[in-house]
Amino acid sequence: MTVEITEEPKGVHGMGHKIRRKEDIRFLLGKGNYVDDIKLPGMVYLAFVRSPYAHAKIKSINVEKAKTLPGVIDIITGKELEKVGLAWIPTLMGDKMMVLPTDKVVYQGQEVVAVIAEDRYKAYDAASLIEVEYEPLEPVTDPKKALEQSSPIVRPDKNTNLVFKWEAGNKEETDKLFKEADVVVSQGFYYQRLHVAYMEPVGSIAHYDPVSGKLTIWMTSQAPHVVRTVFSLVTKIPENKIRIISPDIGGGFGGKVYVYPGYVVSAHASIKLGRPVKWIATRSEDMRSTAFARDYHIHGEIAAKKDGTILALRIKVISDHGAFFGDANPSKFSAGLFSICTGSYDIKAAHVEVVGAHTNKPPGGIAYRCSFRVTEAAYAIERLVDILAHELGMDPAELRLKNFIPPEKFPYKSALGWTYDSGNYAAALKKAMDKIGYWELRKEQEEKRKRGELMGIGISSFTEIVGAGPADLFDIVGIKMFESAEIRIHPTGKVIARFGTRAQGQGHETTYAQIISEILGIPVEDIIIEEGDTDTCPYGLGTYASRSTPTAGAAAAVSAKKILDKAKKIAAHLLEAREEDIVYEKGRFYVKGSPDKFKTIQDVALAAYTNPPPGIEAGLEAITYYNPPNMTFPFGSYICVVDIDKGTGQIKVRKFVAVDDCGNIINPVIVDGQIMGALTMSFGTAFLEEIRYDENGNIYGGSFAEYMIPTAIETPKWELDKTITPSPHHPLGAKGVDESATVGSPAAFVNAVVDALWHLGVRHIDMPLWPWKIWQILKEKGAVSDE
Ligand code: MCN
Ligand code: CUM
Repeated sequence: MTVEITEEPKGVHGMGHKIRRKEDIRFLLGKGNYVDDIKLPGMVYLAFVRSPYAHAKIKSINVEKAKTLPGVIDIITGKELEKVGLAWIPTLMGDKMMVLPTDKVVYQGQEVVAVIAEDRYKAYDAASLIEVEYEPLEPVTDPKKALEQSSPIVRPDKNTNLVFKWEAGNKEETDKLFKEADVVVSQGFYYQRLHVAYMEPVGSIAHYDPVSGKLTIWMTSQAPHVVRTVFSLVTKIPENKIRIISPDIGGGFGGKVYVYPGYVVSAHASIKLGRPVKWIATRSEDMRSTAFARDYHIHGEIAAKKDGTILALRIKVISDHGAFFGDANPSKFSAGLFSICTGSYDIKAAHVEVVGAHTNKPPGGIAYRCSFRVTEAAYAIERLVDILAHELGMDPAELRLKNFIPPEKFPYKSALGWTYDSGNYAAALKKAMDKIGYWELRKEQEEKRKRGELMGIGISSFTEIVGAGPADLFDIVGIKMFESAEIRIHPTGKVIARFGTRAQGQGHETTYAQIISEILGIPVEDIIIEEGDTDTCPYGLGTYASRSTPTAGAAAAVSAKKILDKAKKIAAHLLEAREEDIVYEKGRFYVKGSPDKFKTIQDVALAAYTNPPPGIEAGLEAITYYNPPNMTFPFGSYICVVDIDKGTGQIKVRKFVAVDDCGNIINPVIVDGQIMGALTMSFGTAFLEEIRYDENGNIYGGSFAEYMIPTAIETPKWELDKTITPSPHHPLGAKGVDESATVGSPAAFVNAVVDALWHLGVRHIDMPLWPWKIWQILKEKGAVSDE
């Protein structure tokens, strides 16, 4: 697909305009400002000694040799952090985690000792001279084994590996419907462990000013304000003396929501040494120790009538959280938003149960575009529905059309408790079917099968849940979530708007400006968007869960409308008319009937500061903390066509059509870019990527040499289209979109491959669908060709 950009980022550009991304100029010129680009006077560097064992007692740490190396400034151990109460810190997910261990290590690659030196190389050299004596302990890497009585216990602070047990839905009703059903289909799925693999590894620079007592930390964070609060709570430094700055971020994709040990140790070291301390993870350090995602062992069952009517859904999950990042609160967030697993279907009853386990693996199990368990949920239901169709001998498209929640049922209350805002699932699927020529492809498949060729068609009609979130989510996340937007119009009509979110590549500088331009009629080049600095931006909860459009986008619209209300009063004063007689049209105010005699928003801005009407405060600005009334529920239908080579097991994705619906669109080019990026990521999930460990907890790989991420060369041409079903509760009718394709597409790829092999007796293959796996299956089924 070629992206056509029709408009320069100049002039008034509102909703739906395909303008170029304002931020791209600095990125294309290599002038972005990432954490590692920042150099402060007197700055020193931090490196970690990391554990070679997945589970071992620390018997002794000898730093003598390292200390004598020229350029070494300090060496910090867990014992030192313990004295200042920083050996353990709370995670943002309710659990706590080790910053540096005092007694034992719990995964391979864990930070053990920190070295501070004059430069990065000396720091790593010194780290290699530190002698840590370990006594290996028996590790556990299989979450099922971890939950057995006899298992070694991972955490020194717990006496069980059980992180939580969570369930939702009506078990009785579900079980009853399963008994009444004509068909029950059940299948196990393993959604493999993945790494986010953003371009920029995580890092921080902490700078403590001993005179003012202010701690400034530049870090790769998707949620700087939340990190500031956590830092204040753990360090006891007042929150107004901590400033977190997230400069440009080279991708986050969920992996930069957390607080990592490096952030904390660099802050501690800077306070101790009175010098700025930089820590930047290397690629392989990052790939071995930062937050991993998925690692979900799913067992799903679906009950239906002979005619294909789905009755009920039953799912049991064991989720592997590694050593940390589980949820100590045994209730809700641990299972995240997995309860969206009834998907796009009108299912009477459902019951899900998720059990979390600790293993001797790096912390894992939460976000990666988006795994607040939405990806796993969509994968499970879309695979199950496909298997059901095949079992019943029905066409998978027809089975879906039969069971979709019909448009007239929205707002729709799902069996697991969500109220879907809006949807028209059949429209999206039909559009995708038309675009790809579905029925012709089915004919082609039939003919090819007669000739012994392997071709498959896979559909996924997913429903996403984004925009964390409304107050009634309190039960799930433990806080009432909001988001902020502050807009200031200067006397000359130029704008600075600041947000609590933090983009990592999503184009907020452009799309937030478009929202303001839409409502206030100010040219986008006159609007500067700022995010990521806790000293200047209003408090916000950050960018993840595709929440920026649903929450901050809404806050921007509300702030702009507040400004417009005031601007109207000022315009009335300038035009010597009554406010009721003022007409507003894209940046211009005039008295009803005389459009030629107008005042611009810029005239109004100047008057707001120089000549405000009597009784009206000077200035033209507004701030909004927006409490979303509900989540938004974007959706879509994806269709994938594959051909499989019978000699090698190689899969070729011949065609892929993605029809997305994210309600009203702010910038179609950005939205398409997001979808293509996410499809490419999921191509990696389906065909290439997996983080694996042996039974001793040794990671296989842990660098880009072994962890294959796709490029434009491996991936097919993505063909995109849209339907538009606005969100009824969002001020602009928009829903989030960024994670739709990672949520929706893995099932489409796998469904296509299984569809190609079903007649050979293949029901399921776990991702990644490596050619050798397929070849082995073909061999087992006697279908390998020697040609
Ligand atoms: N947009 C739009 N119209 C809509 C919806 C969205 O024009 N109806 C635009 C938005 O204005 C914004 C972009 O699309 O510029 C994404 O908006 P949204 O869906 O609200 O998602 P967020 O901005 O909150 O981004 C978060 C999301 C997440 S959670 C992950 S994970 C992910 C993703 O963004 N990480 C990314 N996309 C990424 N893209 C890049 N380049 N880098 C990452 O780290
Ligand atoms: Cu769910 S990964 Mo994103 O939410 O940052």
